[in-house]
Amino acid sequence: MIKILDLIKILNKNKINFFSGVPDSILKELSIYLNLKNKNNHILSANEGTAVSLGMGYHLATKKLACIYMQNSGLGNAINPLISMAHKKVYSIPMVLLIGWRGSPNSKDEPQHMIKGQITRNLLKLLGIKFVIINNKKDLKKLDLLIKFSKKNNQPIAGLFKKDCFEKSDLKIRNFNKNKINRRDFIKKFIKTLPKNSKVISTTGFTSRELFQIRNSLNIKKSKDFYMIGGMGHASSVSLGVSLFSKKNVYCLDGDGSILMHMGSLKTIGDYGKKNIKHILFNNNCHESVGRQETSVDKINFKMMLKSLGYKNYLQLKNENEINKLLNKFIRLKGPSFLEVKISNGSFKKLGRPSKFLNIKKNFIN
Ligand SMILES: Cc1ncc(C[n+]2csc(CCOP(=O)(O)OP(=O)(O)O)c2C)c(N)n1
Repeated sequence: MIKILDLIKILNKNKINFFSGVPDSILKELSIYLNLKNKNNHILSANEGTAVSLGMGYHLATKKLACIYMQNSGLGNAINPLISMAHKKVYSIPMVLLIGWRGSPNSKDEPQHMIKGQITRNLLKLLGIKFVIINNKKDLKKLDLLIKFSKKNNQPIAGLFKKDCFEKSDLKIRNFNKNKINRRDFIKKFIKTLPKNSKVISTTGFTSRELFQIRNSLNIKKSKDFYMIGGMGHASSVSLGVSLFSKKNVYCLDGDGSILMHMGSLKTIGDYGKKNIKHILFNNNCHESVGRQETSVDKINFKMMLKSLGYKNYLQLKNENEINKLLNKFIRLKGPSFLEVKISNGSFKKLGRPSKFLNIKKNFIN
């Protein structure tokens, strides 16, 4: 197993001390370290493409290499700047990519991760990015050599980290969240309250998993769900697409990390959304599903921002005792409407995962 300090030592030895990225469960120990020990040289990015671009800017300013970390599902977001800008045949920008390898072949993971996991090495090959697979401390030596190659040849390189390769450290991310409402309680009340024939589209991570679990345990069938088990940040655009071409009321359940990832889509909803689109944000100010890394979304004044983007209504829910009252009010509002729910951290002890995706789609479409 790898101690996070072993990795940091190799990076520092190569004069790499600036980090940016989007959190991932495999790289959780790195996030914790950066959060507590390297705060001034670390920027948590909105998405993996912006992280790569930040790293590019860092190199243009300092001639040094940035370290950009992400989950392999985020490679999709990163491909554009990697191939059209950083590639050796374009601007040839060196940087070190640390990639959490969900769904690596022969591992057990969710179907959407297994697909990305299978093609991750080929994707890197297509991108012309040399990489090493990292599973234990010995592999870090290969990363060290590759970093030297990156410096010499001005090219991005990558370390592909296997699940559970890091030793747990004693460091812990502090929980700054003082919110009282828990997402499970809200979701229970929400699906009980929803009028017949409503459609619900839920974001990546705990939100979809909780909604799936609660929907099944309560066996409520009068409204229907579509779980965004991937495509982080795109739940609101899928919701807009459904709402524009359907007469039904469409509810998007979003997360703060997710809404941040492709925030530009809020402008499209403001411009094109009709009265049947209702956007609910579960704001816990962190990427809870992958380790509680702070998003700082709490600093956003959604009321002002959404008004200028064309949303018609904004409500905020902070108090557990007001869930029913606000939900009933929100459901009656004509959209595009937004409800910000300030939620606490924490989920079910045993949390299921959506499966049988074709059935989910069929049920949603009907
Ligand atoms: C493109 C992409 N990047 C990163 C991830 C890894 N990931 C899964 S859930 C998640 C956090 C989502 O945060 P938020 O929307 O705030 O929801 P919460 O986890 O707090 O419920 C991340 C980063 C991913 N699935 N896809």
